[in-house]
Amino acid sequence: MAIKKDNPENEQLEEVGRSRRQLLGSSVKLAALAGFAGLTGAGVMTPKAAIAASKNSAHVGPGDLDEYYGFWSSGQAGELRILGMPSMRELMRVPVFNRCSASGWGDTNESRKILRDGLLPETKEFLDSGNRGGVWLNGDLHHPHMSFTDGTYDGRYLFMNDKANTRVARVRCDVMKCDKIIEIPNASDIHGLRPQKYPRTGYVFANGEHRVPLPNDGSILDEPEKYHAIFSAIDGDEMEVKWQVMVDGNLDNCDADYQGLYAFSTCYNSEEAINAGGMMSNERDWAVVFDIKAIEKAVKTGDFKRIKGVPVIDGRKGSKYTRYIPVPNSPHGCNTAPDGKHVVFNGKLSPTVTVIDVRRLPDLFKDKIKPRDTVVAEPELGLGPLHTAFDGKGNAFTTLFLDSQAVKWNIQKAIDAYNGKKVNPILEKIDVHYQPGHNHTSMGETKDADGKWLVSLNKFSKDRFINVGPLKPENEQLIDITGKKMKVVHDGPTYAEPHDVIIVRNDIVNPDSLWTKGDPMWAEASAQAKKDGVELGVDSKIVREGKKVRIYMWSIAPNFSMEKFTVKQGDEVTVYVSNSDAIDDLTHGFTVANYGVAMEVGPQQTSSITFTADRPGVHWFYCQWFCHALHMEMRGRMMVEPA
Ligand code: CUK
Ligand code: CUA
Repeated sequence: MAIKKDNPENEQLEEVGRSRRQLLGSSVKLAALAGFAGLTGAGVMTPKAAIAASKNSAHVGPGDLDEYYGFWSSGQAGELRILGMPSMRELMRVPVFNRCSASGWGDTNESRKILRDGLLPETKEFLDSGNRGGVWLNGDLHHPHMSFTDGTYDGRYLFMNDKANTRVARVRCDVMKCDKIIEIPNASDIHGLRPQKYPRTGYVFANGEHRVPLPNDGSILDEPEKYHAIFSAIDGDEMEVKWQVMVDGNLDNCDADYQGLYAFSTCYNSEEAINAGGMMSNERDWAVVFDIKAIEKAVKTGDFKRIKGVPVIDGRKGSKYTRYIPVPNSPHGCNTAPDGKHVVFNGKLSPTVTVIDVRRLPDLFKDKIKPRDTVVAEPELGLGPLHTAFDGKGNAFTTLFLDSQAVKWNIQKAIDAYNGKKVNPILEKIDVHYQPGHNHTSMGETKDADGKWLVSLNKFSKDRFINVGPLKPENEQLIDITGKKMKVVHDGPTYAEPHDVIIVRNDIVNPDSLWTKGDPMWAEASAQAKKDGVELGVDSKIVREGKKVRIYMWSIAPNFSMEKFTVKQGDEVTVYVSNSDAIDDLTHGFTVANYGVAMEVGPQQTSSITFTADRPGVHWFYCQWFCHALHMEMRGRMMVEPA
């Protein structure tokens, strides 16, 4: 990073920073050598301490490791992406709601089971009757968030929504693969999603954005007054919907408090209209507050209607389970501050953000105060405030979509101004390029917000990159927020269309390098192998059962354990490949030419895929991951005898 010499503060920091960065580099390497991040010798800083001490530089040299993981949404591309931060290097794509040609996600038996099992019966029926091959082909992933323990990330899971097909997915952080996807009943189009922060996740809260009839079976059509929006609490361990709340209006974004008592959602359609004009017509919409303890009690005492197996609580206006706080026109983002006290609702069509104090909520639920009495600040920040991030030092950063700016403001000053003091809460505005949606700070949605980096997720890149045609990339800009002035230090193009990101310290995330034999991901394959008398990764075997043929093989670079196998035209063939290499970074693949069959098989992993051998002839299967000097030779023949 080029340090501006005209800033004496920066100059000083740079000198200190250099030596500290070297120290960080050596501590990471030592930790890697010890094979255990916590095993650090005398005088060597833990990664957490090293990060805290290091100077902010976006330059991460070749071979150097990033200080943070960025978990990126991909919007309508449907996958989760992992970037190293602050380098902004894209490290991995994790298929979730999409299909993936590389890994076979959407085609392997293991992924199809995950994509299919959590769907509602009527959706399965729909997918089986149509031309979509039994699982959804698309998704719209907006909000990836990590599980929490005691107000900060715990490195267990990542949760994310699918707005397109009303689903919530979970990614296991030990292997960085999706292991559960559930469809949310009664709701439509899951948008806002946040995990419970305290005491732990716990619940994953999910907003059904669009109002629909309940049940949505065609008995009610063009009668919008009979539509509903549904808020869901999912058990993140079981991946089951525990309860739902029916609300007035609709549900856009949500967040949870740091006390484990309340959750919040913004509503941009208090009008319950069905077109843009109608949805904009009220001067004020609202944020709805959910009283989690009261709702849990209602579930226990039976104050609900069970719909599609889920207790649905009536949380419409007048209910004791919710409160509606009026907020200027069409609020969007919903962000709890790391101070544990303040929640910011972002005005979108209003130039303001509305700040409430969670300590006033008990009185609100006791009706001792009015909903607007929970508001402690409402600063006017600029045009199109969408989302707010925090530095953990009392400051907030809000994206201004229409102004194409990031605005830094101070929460206490905003409160003082609201109380009539003559102070300007706005500290600084900088241009971003262009039209930012979400932004996020390092650790910014946890109590450990560290105030180092801000990422602005800009919807338009226009002239920032060489032209690639009518469809342009997004532009994620990295902003250094450690100094007095914010500083854009990097432009990072991304493909359609990240909405949100979280930035997690790297000592919190500790994925494995090898799969564990017998991982639950391929439990069905393990069970079938056992029945067939096969030890996965050790035995090779062809098992025929009528028209069903099961091929078990293993791979060790540069060989598959079978050079050939023969099946009959019309057979239903399942191939199980177990990668017996136990070496870091030695992934194999299995592709059958002209059969549309391809899958990833990581070290110690078993993957399987089922297809009908309806094309007679010789079909080479090959490993598509370049794994060895003899990778090209890693192949064999599937021979299909004509019927
Ligand atoms: S939403 Cu896209 S910019 Cu789906 Cu969180 Cu605000
Ligand atoms: Cu194994 Cu290429």
